[in-house]
Amino acid sequence: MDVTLLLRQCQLIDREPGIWVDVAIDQHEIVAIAPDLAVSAQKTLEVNGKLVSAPFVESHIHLDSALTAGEPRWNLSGTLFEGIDIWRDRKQSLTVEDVKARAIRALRQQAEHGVLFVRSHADVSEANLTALKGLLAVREAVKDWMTLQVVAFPQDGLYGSERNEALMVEALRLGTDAVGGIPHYELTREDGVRSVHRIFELAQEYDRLIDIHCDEIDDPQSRFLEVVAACAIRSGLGPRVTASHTTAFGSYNDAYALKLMGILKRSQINFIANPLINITLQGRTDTYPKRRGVTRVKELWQSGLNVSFGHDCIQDPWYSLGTGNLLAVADMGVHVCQMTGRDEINACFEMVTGGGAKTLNLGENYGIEVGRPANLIVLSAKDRYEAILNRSTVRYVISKGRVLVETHPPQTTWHP
Ligand code: 17E
Ligand code: FE2
Repeated sequence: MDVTLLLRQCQLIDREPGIWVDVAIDQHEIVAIAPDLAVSAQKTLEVNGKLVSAPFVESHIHLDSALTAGEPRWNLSGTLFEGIDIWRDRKQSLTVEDVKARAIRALRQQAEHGVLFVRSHADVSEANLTALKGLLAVREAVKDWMTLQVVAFPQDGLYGSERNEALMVEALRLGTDAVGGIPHYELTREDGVRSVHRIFELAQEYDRLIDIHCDEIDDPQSRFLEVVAACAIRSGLGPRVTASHTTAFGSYNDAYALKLMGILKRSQINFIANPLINITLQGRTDTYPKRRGVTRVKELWQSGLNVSFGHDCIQDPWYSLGTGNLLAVADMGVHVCQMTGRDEINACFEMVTGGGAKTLNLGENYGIEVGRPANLIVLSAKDRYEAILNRSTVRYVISKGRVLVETHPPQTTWHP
């Protein structure tokens, strides 16, 4: 057999430790996985037992605002609300070129860290839909090496101003992958509930996925998650629906949380926690004790629900740091969610790989199996635990069958 690319001696992530296999890729596809394949390849990579995984999946990021930290000013309170105000000022001067240039810079940074699937929100509460048009153009521009999903996200509320609902509909016509929302930011609780119902209607009318910023607040009275779950149960859309952030779930009383968990299990929706961002945004109105303000990741995971971790921000009005490295996100998730058991650490790795793929509904477009697209990464680690421990370098990023990025780990030399 003749193939275009061969990876020798791979420690596949789901295989027993120490059992190494070769992975043969022809053009865009994985064509064989077995020990010591007898094939000739145009290019061969000696993997030598390093960890080979399906790529990282960035399930939640705002690429329209990425790389704008400090423009036009820094977020001094550190709150979500000041971030939204700063972004409202910054977005008045958006151009499609500005959005495209920053988003592509951010996507390149992400790809360097082994991310090949990204779901980005695009603010559609700006009068000209510039953020959205920019990100739709980016989706097209990067499609040969990066899969980008775009969510129509009404940052200022679906009913925050009279024109926003029409802008959302226009955004769907322009071709977003998902419908978004922000019920906890609507003017009233009733508006929030109404917005969730409208999002489900639109998703069904336009046949789109749903990803709602839901209860991103420390207020234990913010209970839109139950509305999302109820709509998912009644519409049967379950796995096509995602509740992002849900930080108020960290503040609900345990009696209500118990009831809610039963409803969530029936709904089979996906959850995204953004530990890097919500550990800094939430708890800002507390003195001490100060809440962590992250959703109940461990309990959701223990209930068998799908949870992924997102980065949320790269240097924007909400968070001035961030490099796009999902191992940093997984590491923060381990700490903030107290996922410190060995299985729990492994689960945090899943939350930035397979869990994210499930959230994005990638299906058979994701995973290291014969017949699937040849997207995979080689990590300078032997297992998930070591990858998180060392935030290991992604040695090779293979996108659609070609080596897209190659990085050498830093080398340390002692001079005693
Ligand atoms: N917008 C929002 O509503 N929440 C966030 N965490 C970010 C933007 C980053
Ligand atoms: Fe977000």
